[in-house]
Amino acid sequence: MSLIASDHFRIVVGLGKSGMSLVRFLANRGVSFAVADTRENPPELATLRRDYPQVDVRCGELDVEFLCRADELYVSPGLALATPALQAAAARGVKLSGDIELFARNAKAPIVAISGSNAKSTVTTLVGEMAAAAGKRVAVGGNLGTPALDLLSDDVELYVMELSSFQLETTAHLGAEVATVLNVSEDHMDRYSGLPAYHLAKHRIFRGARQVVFNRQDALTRPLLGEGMPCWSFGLGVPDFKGFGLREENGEKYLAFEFQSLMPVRELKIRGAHNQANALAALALGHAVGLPFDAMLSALRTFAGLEHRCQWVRDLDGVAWYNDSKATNVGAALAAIEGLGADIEGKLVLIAGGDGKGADFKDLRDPVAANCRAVVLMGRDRELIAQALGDAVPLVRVGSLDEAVQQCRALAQPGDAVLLSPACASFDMFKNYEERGQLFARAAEDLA
Ligand code: N04
Repeated sequence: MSLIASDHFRIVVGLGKSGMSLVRFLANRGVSFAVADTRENPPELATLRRDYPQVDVRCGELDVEFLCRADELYVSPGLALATPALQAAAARGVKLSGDIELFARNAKAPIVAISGSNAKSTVTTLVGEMAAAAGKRVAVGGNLGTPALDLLSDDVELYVMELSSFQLETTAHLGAEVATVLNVSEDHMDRYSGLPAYHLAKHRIFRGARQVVFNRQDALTRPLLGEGMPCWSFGLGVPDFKGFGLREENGEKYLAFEFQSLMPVRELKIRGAHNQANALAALALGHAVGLPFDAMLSALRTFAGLEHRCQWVRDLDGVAWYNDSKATNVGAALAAIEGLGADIEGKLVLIAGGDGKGADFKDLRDPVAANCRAVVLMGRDRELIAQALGDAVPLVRVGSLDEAVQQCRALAQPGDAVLLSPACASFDMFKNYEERGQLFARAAEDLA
């Protein structure tokens, strides 16, 4: 028997949803492990104590000596790898890994891997629907929905995975059948030294990939070492060889592959130019894994969009109300402001603000000036947004989401739309963006 304490002992660091999936995975396989979390009362603690009462759990400040008992740490996406205790353990030879790494080592079916600053949930869901329409036994999850390890099954024929930059940081080798970074715009600057570090983390998705999909309109999505790897592309321009794009035929815009028109854009339920790009990205990914066009197009015709993603809530006195709480960065809010702004008769009354995560809000100024009647600002970083917007449009500061809804009611005119698209995380005021979106929808629905 080995007396080396660190031999085949793992520690799950961070007890959120993915931490709990790690616990189930390791326990099922008889691997010996413990759990640590920097928080005194992590969200899944009660579940862990109930289902795995024998597991050693250490809450509060990380103890380096404890961490060094393990040969491998599975670090939560919620915890920065730069955390001193993790770095100290790594310096003493402990391997830092994560749930996606374990998933990749154990998955026996091809993986479609999707990252990007925005639209990854939409594209992941679309590819999942396309695969299902093609009759494949498909598992969809990762950063959205079900944690990766909970999807593992010998019955699965295709995995469609949404992956965040934080999940990719702890993944040494993914080995996807096809991988994409849909777009790169500033996000999470509270966790990265700058855009280059964030960009680099996202590109880890290409490690061991057999095929790549890139965005012709965003150079930061191109893999640096793409030579020899089959590359497909998407973008709103006319497509060329191995490209998906838009073509005009008989005065109508079509989704197209190479020189072949596939489907009129008007048959999509999801609106706006960014959603046409999303549809093209999903087609490229699906085509790369051999899904037939008829099944993919039928999924595209059906898909009506995600909850909290520019979701229509109600009409009241000629004003439409939209919940885009999922817009947790500037790029996402821009897509909604420009997409919805172009679609309505009147102007937008925008609700923005929250935890800006160190973002620069200046890119909002011109699109807000062009599309908004007024902006209602809330949350911790509302003054940063106010400064960036300057005198582009009237600004109204509020202390709560309910107050924001009341102000929007008073400001909006018939033909306008009210849009919650905060360009910020919600953690300063809410549990998460879902709760923020639900409270907004309820407040809007309650208006008499
Ligand atoms: O919902 C919103 O409003 C904003 C969402 C964003 O802007 O993208 N999310 C994150 O930044 C985010 C959230 C990034 C990584 C992980 C998560 C999920 C999960 C697991 C552990 C988690 C946090 C933790 C925290 S673990 C530990 N100590 C917004 C911690 C841990 O504090 O959230 O040991």
